[in-house]
Amino acid sequence: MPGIIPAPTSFELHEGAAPFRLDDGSRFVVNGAEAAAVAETFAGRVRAATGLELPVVEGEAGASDIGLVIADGASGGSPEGYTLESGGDGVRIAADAAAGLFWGTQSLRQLLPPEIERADASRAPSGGWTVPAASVADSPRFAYRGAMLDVARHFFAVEDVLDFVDRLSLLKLNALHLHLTDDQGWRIEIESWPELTGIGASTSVGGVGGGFYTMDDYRCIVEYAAARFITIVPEIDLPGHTNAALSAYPELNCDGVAPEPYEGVEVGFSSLCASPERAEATDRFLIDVTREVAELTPGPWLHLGGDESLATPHADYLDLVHRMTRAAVAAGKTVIGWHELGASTELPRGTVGQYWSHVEPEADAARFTRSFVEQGGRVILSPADVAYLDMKYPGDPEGPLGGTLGLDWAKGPTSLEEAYGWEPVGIVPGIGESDILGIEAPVWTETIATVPELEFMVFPRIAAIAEIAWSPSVAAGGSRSEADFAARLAALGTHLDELGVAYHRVGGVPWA
Ligand code: TNX
Repeated sequence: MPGIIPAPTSFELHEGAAPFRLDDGSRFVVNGAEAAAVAETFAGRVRAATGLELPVVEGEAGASDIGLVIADGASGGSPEGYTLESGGDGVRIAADAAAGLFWGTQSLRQLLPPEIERADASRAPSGGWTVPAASVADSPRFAYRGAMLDVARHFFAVEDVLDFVDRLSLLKLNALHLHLTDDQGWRIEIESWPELTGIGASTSVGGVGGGFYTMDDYRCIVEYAAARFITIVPEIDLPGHTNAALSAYPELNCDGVAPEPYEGVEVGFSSLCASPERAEATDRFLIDVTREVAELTPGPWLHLGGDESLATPHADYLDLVHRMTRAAVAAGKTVIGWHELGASTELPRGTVGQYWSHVEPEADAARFTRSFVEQGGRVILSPADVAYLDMKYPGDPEGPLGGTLGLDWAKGPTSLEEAYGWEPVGIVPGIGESDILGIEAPVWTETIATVPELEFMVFPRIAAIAEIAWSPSVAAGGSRSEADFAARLAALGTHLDELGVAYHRVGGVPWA
């Protein structure tokens, strides 16, 4: 059964009508350089899988061609929207802007046989490279649709991040938040503070080795993501979660003594120092780090953490938040912070808050989150009991490499149904649709050390989060049917199989 995740605004299958067939005469027919760039990115995959030449050309598209057109009004003015028509007369994707055109190609990717995911043209599908006759009109609900990867607790190599980016693009997620620093590791090269990685990247949880991204590695990730319309959101977690930085530079510590590198999984024990004696070093650190990371990052955002600073006295916390957010703004970025940052009433205007309490808000979380909106910003929702991909699955299944994976502090294990069955509006009282910039699914890696383990925890629950972030709300006429989602998920599973993704075959899904 053909289907698309996230569910498009409208999807009509023309049963009985002739399908589209890709053959050795097929071409990508585009209008202009932007459409050509989108075509080349998608053509890379299709050529590798099919062995077909598939030139990208300008002109009139024919019955065996895929037409990719950018035109004003083609997707109703939505820059990420698109329309797609497929059938015996060809495939035509049209959009107002390049981003929408690209998301159209990712819908086409899901409508093609799963062998389209293969990197070598070793096996053509038995029925040929066909696409069912269909009409799609689509645009996203939320502008920010993200995943977060914690590369600090365990490090993931550049190639693994690129693969992750590709899987995100299949689901039309458009932001990858990289949690680059924490107590256990500093994972991004900072030229002016070389020991941040020299010492600060030397280990990880459990002491299984360290690692970091050189400036060129990071540029490579940014560029690969940009070609897939995914914005990299770097996080430098401050002022807590900083043991790795503190271990590298004694002058950042109030007592002037660098702590040992940390390989455990506790939180809330480290902090930058707010004391005037350390002001010179601390401000130089904040200014240099935010400047260098900002220079490497074309996207608008710099995430400054702000969570769980339990070792920072409250007045010091507010002081440090003031100093670090000013440094980020001076570096030209819009700040994102975990909801605790909303304790400050002096945030730079437009600062974005990331909510990580539960579907039922706990303690001060709702008040802190509203504080961002009161200060001219918007909100990213990551309710931990439904959107945290490091929460255990029910039944605590054995991971792909043996042993069990995940944490359970967020109200216990999280099923696929729970990841799918929540509505963003109404979680935080007073936060409505237009206050919500978007949705993000974080994966923290205290218990996750390898790619198969990462994939097992992330898939399939991330598909549920992607649908919540993209597809129309029930209030806006969308439908949320678990059975329909499960059927489309089974189809997506055939693509994940070809990609070699070690997803968890949860019950209740008719996996092939
Ligand atoms: C809380 S969520 C954290 C992280 C942990 C995570 C584990 C948040 C802002 N902070 O430091 O890794 O729980 O699930």
